[in-house]
Amino acid sequence: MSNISHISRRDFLKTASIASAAALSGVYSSQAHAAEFTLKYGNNLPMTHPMNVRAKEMAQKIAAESKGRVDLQVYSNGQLGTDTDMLSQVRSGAIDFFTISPEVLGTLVSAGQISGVGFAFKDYQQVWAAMDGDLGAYVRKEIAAKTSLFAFERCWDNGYRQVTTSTRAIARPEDFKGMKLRVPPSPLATSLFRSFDASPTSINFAEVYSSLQTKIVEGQENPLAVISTVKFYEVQKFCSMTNHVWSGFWFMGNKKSFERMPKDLQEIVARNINEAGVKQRVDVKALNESLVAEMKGKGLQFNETDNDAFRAKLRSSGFYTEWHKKFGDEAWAMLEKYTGKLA
Ligand code: X2X
Repeated sequence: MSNISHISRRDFLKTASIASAAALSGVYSSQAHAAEFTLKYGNNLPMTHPMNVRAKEMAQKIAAESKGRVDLQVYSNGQLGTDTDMLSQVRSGAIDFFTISPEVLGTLVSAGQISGVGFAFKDYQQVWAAMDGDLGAYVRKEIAAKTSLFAFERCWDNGYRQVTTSTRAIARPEDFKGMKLRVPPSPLATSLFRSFDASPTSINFAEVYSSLQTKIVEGQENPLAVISTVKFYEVQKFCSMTNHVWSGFWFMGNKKSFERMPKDLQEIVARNINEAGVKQRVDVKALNESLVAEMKGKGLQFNETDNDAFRAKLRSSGFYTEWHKKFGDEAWAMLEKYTGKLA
């Protein structure tokens, strides 16, 4: 399946110019010659992040196993646009794959953000039991029912989110009062920080570094692997280990485009994407656990936080009750099957 055969001349020239520009700026393609099926995968993380390290390896395996028939091109670092842009591109079929966090997926499929509920998963055992179990299956079913997309079985990892700021450390919920905090474009993330009386601002990931640098916002929240690979430590002073949300990346595909490939190639692509996702989980967890010392060396001041106080605030503010209502009893019961009672 060549995307080129299904787009107009204008789009072809645009695609060609993106491809040539991306080739200069680091797109990864596993082969020089034109394959029978060219698949475009976009994401918002730097080439150095484990997501792209494993994606490049996955593209090589797919090329080898398909005997050159499939060329999966990796467009990292938001080369194809913002999350919002890439979400519309994968929905239209302009690109074939996009990795989207559950928080941002919530703008398209509300149930998709359920794994991003604040302080839900106590550890990775709970995370993967849920995401590889009934909760992940439920989200994937909702995606397939409500969009032109599908999500591969094995969710990729982003990690537990921590708060960085340029103004003050966060130890207890009241420390958030009035804080101008960047959050991903996500109804759930906005609601979470409003519950702490912060002033959350939705900003696409590509604009976060400059928004911190120009003080449009005081802080942001992301796992350490993102903070490190995007170098947020250059424009932030404090890192508070809130572990407030586990965040992942659903590897999303455009169903119509994917099904243009014969079944044998679909199997090769799907199996390698899922295998790469499981390897990426190991990399991200190890990286997130290794970075505190390195980030301290870059000048970030770390502090632990009182998680029970944060959970208590989410209960008293009605956050859990509100999202239980929004997701519905069945979905909420599925979440609590893995997390234990939240409200
Ligand atoms: O936008 C973010 O903060 C990021 C990179 O974590 C997501 O993609 C949700």
